[in-house]
Amino acid sequence: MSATKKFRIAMQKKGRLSIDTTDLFKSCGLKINSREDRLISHVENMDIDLLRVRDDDIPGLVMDHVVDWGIVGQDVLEEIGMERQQDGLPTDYTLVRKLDFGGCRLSLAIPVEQEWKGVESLNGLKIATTYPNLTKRYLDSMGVSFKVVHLTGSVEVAPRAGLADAICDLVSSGATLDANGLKEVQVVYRSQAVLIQRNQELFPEKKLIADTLVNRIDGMMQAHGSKYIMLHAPKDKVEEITALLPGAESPTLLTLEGNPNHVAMHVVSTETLFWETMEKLKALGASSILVLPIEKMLK
Ligand code: PRT
Ligand code: ZN
Repeated sequence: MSATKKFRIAMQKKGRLSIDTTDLFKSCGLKINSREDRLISHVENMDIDLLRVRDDDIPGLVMDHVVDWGIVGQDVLEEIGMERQQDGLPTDYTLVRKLDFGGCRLSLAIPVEQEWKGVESLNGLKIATTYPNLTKRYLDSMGVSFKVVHLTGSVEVAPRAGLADAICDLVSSGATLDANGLKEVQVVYRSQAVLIQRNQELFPEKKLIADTLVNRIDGMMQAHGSKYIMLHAPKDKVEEITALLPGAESPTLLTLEGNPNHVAMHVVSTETLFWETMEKLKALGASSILVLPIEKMLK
């Protein structure tokens, strides 16, 4: 098969999304022949190449149809999309799945000692950011005009260095803002990692790979929130117990040797089980309650 027939996925080479992305691929069964310094890693057991690049390059690689899939933060996807639109470049793509990692928010922050008087108070001020387009889109919508100080890093030191009055930067724990004497005053955009596909019909071989991977990703994500629950229940309480288990499909019932009034119940629940529910189960006569994590699921 020629190199162009290989399914190509762009992922972040080094940064906050690279470990989670690699873990996702591994849990989907991909055997990655990885030398992290390489631009391209081959997948040994499927016709897939992984392109390791800077996250800022991923939206363009998908929108220019250089790769079939990309995994990137929504923040970068939208920011680069707006930039490309201004440059008259293609901006289309298909969102395949939102992934459950890389969560953060793009927020406005000001020095802690300053009183916050609402977004209007930023009118005419200088705001340092790596996301000028997302910042402008939000502030335009609020009728606020500002001067953008476009930095590609160390945004959080800009106010102290006298480069800007406020910043608009990504926040997850808030520790970076704290350490730099800043306080978060307004969320502008919420982001998480997403899987995107180039907006063009895939070759049948590639479509097969895409469908297989999407099924596996769905299985992973579904399993993530689900639990396998085992318990012993009085026979006449099985219905009431099933009703307490969130999203449980028809339970498996097994007889218990030497205990004709009880059964063992095995149930897959779509949510985790809180202590309160476990206590209610116990009150109904359930015992030996075990809650186990599920690694993979295929329905
Ligand atoms: O080299 P390359 O260009 O690929 O990487 P990068 O440095 O541009 O990106 P990287 O690895 O920092 O972030 C990649 C993506 O991770 C972002 O586009 C977001 O979608 C997501 N993400 C999630 C974050 C954060 N959380 C995050 N906290 N990206 C950056 N941060 C930074 C933030 O900029 C600030 O400096 O972490 C600091 C704040 O963190 P807290 O926990 O102190 O609040
Ligand atoms: Zn980047």
